[in-house]
Amino acid sequence: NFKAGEFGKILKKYCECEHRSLEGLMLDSLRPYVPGYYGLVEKEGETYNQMEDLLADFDSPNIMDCKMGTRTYLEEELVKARQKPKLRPDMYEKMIAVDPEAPTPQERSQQAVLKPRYMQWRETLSSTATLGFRIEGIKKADGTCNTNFKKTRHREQVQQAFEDFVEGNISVLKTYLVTLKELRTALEKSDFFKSHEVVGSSLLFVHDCTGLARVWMIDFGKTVKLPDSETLDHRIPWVEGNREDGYLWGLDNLVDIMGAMVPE
Ligand code: 4IP
Ligand code: ADP
Ligand code: MN
Repeated sequence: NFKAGEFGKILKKYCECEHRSLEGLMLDSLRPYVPGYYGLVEKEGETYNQMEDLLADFDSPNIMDCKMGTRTYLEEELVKARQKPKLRPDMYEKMIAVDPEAPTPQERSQQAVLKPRYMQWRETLSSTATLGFRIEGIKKADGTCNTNFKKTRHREQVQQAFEDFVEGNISVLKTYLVTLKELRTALEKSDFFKSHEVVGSSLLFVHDCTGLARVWMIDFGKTVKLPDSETLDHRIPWVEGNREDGYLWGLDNLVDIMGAMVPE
């Protein structure tokens, strides 16, 4: 999905939704928290979105991707799945690889699941449903990579993963916490955020041995503008039709969990 771009930039496979979102974000108060956007690029017959390489300033970065929100699929995907159910054998395979007991008898006989069913199962298995965010992966400076967080659901498990990530570096943890609180304030003021459903977007945490530590919002492939003059709260629970994403509720929980790890 990714390619090296010009110096200090990366190319991500083009997605119109992400293009529109990044353009909007460049004009919004959230700009400091998202990768710089440099428009479309054609390369070897493929179209890409060109953006800032967030790792460029780091010396052997440690990276953590946390997917935000209580819902990880768009409402329109639910509607589509009802109107024209599409069986997903690939998602069935991913499901039984984690838990062979998870499929229903019907799913077992079809050897396939519907996408919303798979996504909801991932949400409740992980901390997405109960905390409003989940860890997707952690890559450490030593090259080790862990994407085995599908069943990381409880607060204590999440906290343990954060501890492993910062390796006891309280100063890095404090920097992350301060940044998350600043981001929360920026989100609460942002016109872009008010007027968009933000689904499947991640916070990217990056730090290195020099003590540099930053957080960015990434992945706007499912960030969609609401009809004119409609807004979201981003904290109240989702019920089908209200398009709430639980993003700020998840951020509140993230701040709370990280905050509890910093000594008074
Ligand atoms: C993936 O499931 C992720 O949820 C993807 O979201 C999603 O892509 C995939 O849906 C789904 O199969 P696993 O993480 O369990 O592998 P993301 O890209 O944010 O990680 P979408 O298209 O929903 O963004 P499909 O339909 O692309 O397979
Ligand atoms: P996808 O839509 O394929 O899930 P993401 O946008 O979530 O792609 O990015 C996947 C991973 O790529 C992230 O977890 C992060 O490690 C890396 N990444 C994404 N955007 C950037 C960026 N601008 N600079 C550096 N790394 C990035
Ligand atoms: Mn993603």
